[in-house]
Amino acid sequence: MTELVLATKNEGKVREFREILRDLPVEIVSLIDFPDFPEIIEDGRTFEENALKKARALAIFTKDVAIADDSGLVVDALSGSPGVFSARYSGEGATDLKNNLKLLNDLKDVHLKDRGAAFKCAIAVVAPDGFEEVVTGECRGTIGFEMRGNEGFGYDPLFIPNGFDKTFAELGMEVKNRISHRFRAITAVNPVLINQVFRLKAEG
Ligand code: ITT
Repeated sequence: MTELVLATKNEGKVREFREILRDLPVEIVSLIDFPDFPEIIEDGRTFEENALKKARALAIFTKDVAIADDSGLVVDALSGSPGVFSARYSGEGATDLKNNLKLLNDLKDVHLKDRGAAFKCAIAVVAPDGFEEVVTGECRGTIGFEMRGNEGFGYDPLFIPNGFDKTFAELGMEVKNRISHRFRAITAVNPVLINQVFRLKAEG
């Protein structure tokens, strides 16, 4: 089966890509299978810039089509923070738990009506022949007052998508993958991806 390399070490992202693209005849592999791939500094100002940087580096490294996902949480009451800094929100040694606790603390005086937020996702597809495409997806919701649920990853235990009264971590992958920022971005990239992967494979 055709292999498609995703420029991530985040297993939560990999699981969601595999599930959302399960009907494509491709096997999604991640950077966990490329231990020699160098660390990429994510210093872009936007999710799109970071996604492109990761995908370009991986396409050069593997000499094959690469996809990258850069994503994060944009909180209205924090003027868009943590945004592109979502992974490192709680500083050195950040973990999902520490990031969630910092977010709860930063919003401790913020009322329900002002706790609006959006998950954003940029996906870049880069081929060694110079082809590049970036698409984005967004999912709006509210930040809860406590962490709830055990599924998903990252900020899922705090994020209640609009139209629901449960967090992504409570709703689980099946619901999340129908409405998430990542699903919306992947849906937008899908035809491009199919085209690129199969054109390059055909060219050998
Ligand atoms: P890679 O760069 O290796 O892909 P990463 O986890 O560092 O992995 P990002 O730089 O894109 O990924 O940072 C994304 C941050 O936003 C990170 O803290 C995630 O936990 C969080 N995040 C992204 N998508 C999410 C989702 O669907 N649910 C919950 N949190 C998410």
